[in-house]
Amino acid sequence: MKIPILGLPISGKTTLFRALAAGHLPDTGGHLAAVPVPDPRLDLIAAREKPKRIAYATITFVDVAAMRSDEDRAARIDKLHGLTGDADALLLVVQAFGHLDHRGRDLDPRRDLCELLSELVLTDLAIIETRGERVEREHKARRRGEADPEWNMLHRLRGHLEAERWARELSFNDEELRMLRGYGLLTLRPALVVFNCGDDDLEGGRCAEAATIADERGLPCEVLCAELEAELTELPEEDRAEFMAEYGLEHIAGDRVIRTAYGLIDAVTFYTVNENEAHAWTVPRGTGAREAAGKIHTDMEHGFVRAEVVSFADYEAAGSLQAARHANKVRLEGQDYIVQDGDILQIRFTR
Ligand SMILES: Nc1nc2c(ncn2[C@@H]2O[C@H](COP(=O)(O)OP(=O)(O)OP(=O)(O)O)[C@@H](O)[C@H]2O)c(=O)[nH]1
Ligand SMILES: [Mg+2]
Repeated sequence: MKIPILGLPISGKTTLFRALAAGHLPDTGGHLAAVPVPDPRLDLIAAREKPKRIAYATITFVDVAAMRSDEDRAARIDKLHGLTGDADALLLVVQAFGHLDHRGRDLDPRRDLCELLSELVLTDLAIIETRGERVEREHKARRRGEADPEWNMLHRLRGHLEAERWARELSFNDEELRMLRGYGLLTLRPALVVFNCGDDDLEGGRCAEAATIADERGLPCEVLCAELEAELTELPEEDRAEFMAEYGLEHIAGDRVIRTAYGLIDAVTFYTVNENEAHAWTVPRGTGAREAAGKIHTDMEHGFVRAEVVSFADYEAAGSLQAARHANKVRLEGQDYIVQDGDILQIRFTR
């Protein structure tokens, strides 16, 4: 699962990236970090079954440099496409700290949010402009009246984007969604807005107005001070409580952001557990048991026989896997069983 961090220049993207990625940054640094998603259900499973290891689902956050005004948009799009083409969701950072923005204008989170949203729409328009050239050429070569679903779709999409709306607000049929996949549109993805407030405004008074805009656009938002969060997560565990008390912080906001971002994606989490490892896996909603097994190991997919499944609620009530088995809460399911969020799966397979 991949989530790029986007925002206007100097809004605090890299600082937020550091806060989210603390402890999980590759030694070489870099702008990618695979961060475990806190998961109380997996914690409970591990506490009961006592495996040697625990493997959380991860989100790969990408720290994307802001677009500079002197940058060529076409080159920028190529670069962005490489970083975000396969993103599952976006994390949008808006400056709400300090008094001036990167151009020396008065701080205005509302204006910055609108600018950022427009910039994403413009990027998508530019993407369909360049990538749509082929479709346009082929359309011209067609006979009049001949069906051209891709051209029709792009036409509809362009009108929508030109009205400053996000692609995800349009509905597309399966064929259109397939065609769209290669475009890597930004506004087709769910997004979370993070207002990066100052340590003198932890309640986010300066971004309250901007938050209503996010709300109107159906974008969830979080308010946090990225600088404090980065410092906090970089502190040794034993010093954190004191630091948090000093600033009146109740929770590590980074954890909340990670969980909210994970929740944006229309996915289900299922679990496997044995004496070695308790593991959380993420699959798209609607994934069948055989395909889910393939996520764990291709051998399991190819040699799939059946899945033994216990729902998380039944597991929680039973107290352990063994107790769930005794209580007949472990079901046998075939390859087409649609995996449900929280399921604990044991895959039976032949090699
Ligand atoms: N006061 C305050 N300063 C912050 C906060 N977050 C970031 N900054 C400062 O803002 C400056 C830019 O932060 P970065 O995280 O590098 O911003 P960025 O969005 O990655 O910047 P570019 O990648 O250059 O676009 C740095 O000097 C940070 O120390 C914050 O929460 N409070
Ligand atoms: Mg940066």
